[in-house]
Amino acid sequence: MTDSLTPELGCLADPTQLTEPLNVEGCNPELLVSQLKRMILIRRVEETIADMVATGEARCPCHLAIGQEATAVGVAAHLTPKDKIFGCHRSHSHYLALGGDPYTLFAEVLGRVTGCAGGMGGSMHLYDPEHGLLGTVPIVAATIPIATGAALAAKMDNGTDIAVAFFGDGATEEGVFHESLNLASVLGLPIIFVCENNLFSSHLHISLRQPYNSITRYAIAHGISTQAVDGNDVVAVSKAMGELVKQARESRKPALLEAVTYRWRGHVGHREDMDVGVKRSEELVLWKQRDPISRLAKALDNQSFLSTEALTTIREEVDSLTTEALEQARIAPYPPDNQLLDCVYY
Ligand SMILES: Cc1ncc(C[n+]2csc(CCOP(=O)(O)OP(=O)(O)O)c2C)c(N)n1
Ligand SMILES: [Mg+2]
Repeated sequence: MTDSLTPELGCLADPTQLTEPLNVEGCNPELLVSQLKRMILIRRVEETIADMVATGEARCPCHLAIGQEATAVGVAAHLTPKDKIFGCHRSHSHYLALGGDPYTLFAEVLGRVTGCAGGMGGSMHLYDPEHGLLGTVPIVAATIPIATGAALAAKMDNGTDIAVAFFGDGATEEGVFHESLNLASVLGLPIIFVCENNLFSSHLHISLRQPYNSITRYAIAHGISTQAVDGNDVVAVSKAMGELVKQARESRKPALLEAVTYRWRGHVGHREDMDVGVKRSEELVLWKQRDPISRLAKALDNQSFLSTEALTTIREEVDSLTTEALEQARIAPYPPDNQLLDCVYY
């Protein structure tokens, strides 16, 4: 973990750095194994969705978070179903990290009535209140003010619940992000703004869009606690999130967590080589060496917390769970035609 409070991210954004196995000293081995399993599940489910996009089976736009699994899992480790959590267009990982069911995710992506949003939303409109996920929305930055309002409600309830908004670096270029940070700071709202800085908004690198590449600078400007971490290190993400959440629950104060990461697939769809029709850089090869899953698996192996055989068993279990969930989703019915407009606001 790096407390990067400078405008530049330095080694956090350099894919040749931080490629070694994670430092898991002092961590609970069982918790780490369960986090590894969740990350493997997220990747497997998203690889399956990628295949479904490639074959034309999934017909809604799908934005995959393959490569970013550690952020979702590290953040989710500190949340409860009573918290008010909001996602964005790239939220399969958030949905699954919070405990969402792969079956209801597949069914939603396939537009089936048993999907988490009744088959009416697709990949970008996920909803799972049982696990605290109150909605994901494709309009960039749209859930940031909604989460801020939910934090105000949580504060007025006088409890310890908090709100969380997941968003990307591109969302920090929307005015409403800055308005929300200001309001949360002035009113002292219990909210964690979680920015997954994958350095890109669609095909545009952050260096072409902003004078500096660090998002923590916006929190500093608004007097909000902040930490920047390697978003591909579940231990670092979890440690930082734990500290910020503790403060939000106890002191009812906002915080911003910046998790620096990288997506392996293009902005939307299954391809690795293209971002919305624009060829991607060679950088992906380097970022794959900072793979959040293999770095954790290697650390667990080095510490004798998880053998190669046990890892294979986890992968097999995840594979069969994923296959079974997809098979079930495929045979689920579509919503009836006469309900098509039920969820449309006009
Ligand atoms: C208000 C708005 N502007 C533009 C878009 C088109 N759009 C969808 S996702 C995206 C990129 C967002 O980048 P970022 O917030 O960094 O998230 P990432 O895709 O990197 O996860 C854009 C420009 C949109 N959906 N909403
Ligand atoms: Mg981004």
